[in-house]
This record gives sequence, C-alpha cells and structure tokens, in this order.
Amino acid sequence: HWTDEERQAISSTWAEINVEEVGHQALARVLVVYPWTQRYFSTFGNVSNATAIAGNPKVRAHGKRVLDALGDAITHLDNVKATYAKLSQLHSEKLHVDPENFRLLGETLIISLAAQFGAVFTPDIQAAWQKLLAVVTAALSKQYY
Ligand code: ZNH
Repeated sequence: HWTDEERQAISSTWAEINVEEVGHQALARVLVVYPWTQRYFSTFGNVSNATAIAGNPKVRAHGKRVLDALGDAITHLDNVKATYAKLSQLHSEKLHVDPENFRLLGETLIISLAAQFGAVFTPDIQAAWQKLLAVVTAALSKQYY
C-alpha cells in the first residue's frame, strides 16, 4: 500500500539524516513538550528540563536506538507489524508505555525533520512521513490489550 513516490520520499529523507542527531532532537522534544513522559526515563538521570535533556548522554543514546528501530521499519515497509511484534510486546508488557506516546514521538519527529530540512520538507514528503509514523504507531500498539 505504498506508492513509488511515498517510498522515494521516505528513503530520500532517511538517507540525509543523522539518526543520532534527529533521534535526540525528537526524543528531547517529547520530554520537554510533554513533560509527563519524563517518568518513563527515571533511570536516565536528570531529564527535568530542556538544558538537562540536551546534555544527557542516555537520552542521546536512546534517541539513536529509537531511530535505528525506525530504520528497521523503513527497510521492511511492507511488513512493519511483524517487524515490530517483539518491540510492541516489550513496550506493552515490560515497559508499560502508554501507546499514545508513540503518536507524540511521531509528531516531534516530524517537527525535527521540518526544522532540519525547511522548505525541502514539502507537504508531499510530510504526508509520506505521517503515513509511515501512523503505520509504525499502529504496529507498536498491536500487542497491547
Ligand atoms: Zn521505546 C526501549 C524503540 C517510542 C519508552 N524503545 C526501546 C528500545 C527500542 C525502542 C528499540 C530498546 C529495546 C530493547 O532494549 O530491546 N520506542 C521505539 C520506537 C518508538 C519508541 C521505534 C517509536 C517510534 N519508547 C517510545 C516512547 C516512549 C518509549 C514514545 C516513552 C515516552 N522505550 C521506552 C523506554 C525504553 C524503551 C522507557 C527502555 C529504555 C531503557 O534503556 O531502559
């Protein structure tokens, strides 16, 4: 259910981003804009404000890990649910992350991409990314009951 244009929009953006940097920015925005998400990261040290978050190496490492996992979805675009089955189970049963947070991270990722690419991040490219993140969010939410 992906058009060639959508695949191209996603892969061309993906090829140009620094996953560590963009992952860090997207996660940092979640923690600052939606501060109740900070409670999931109690083992990460100080994540209570933008300055602390910006300098927190665990937030940076985790942002990269999340984006690396997004890369797995991008290489398995036609099979995201199966790709994320274990990860969904982990977030549900072990981490107890409210799946609404996946949507929030998707939104802050879009904003981080827009901030990096500016006008190059056209409405059509954004549309492809919104669709990707909706598919990712649904797949990560699959194992919740
Ligand atoms: Zn998550 C973890 C992915 C979102 C929270 N994650 C994780 C990991 C991965 C991920 C890969 C690792 C795992 C293992 O270890 O094995 N995530 C992801 C993705 C996404 C996410 C892809 C989307 C897109 N998360 C999220 C959110 C949140 C979270 C939104 C909240 C807010 N995670 C989490 C936690 C953890 C994880 C808490 C654990 C960490 C540590 O290190 O401890």
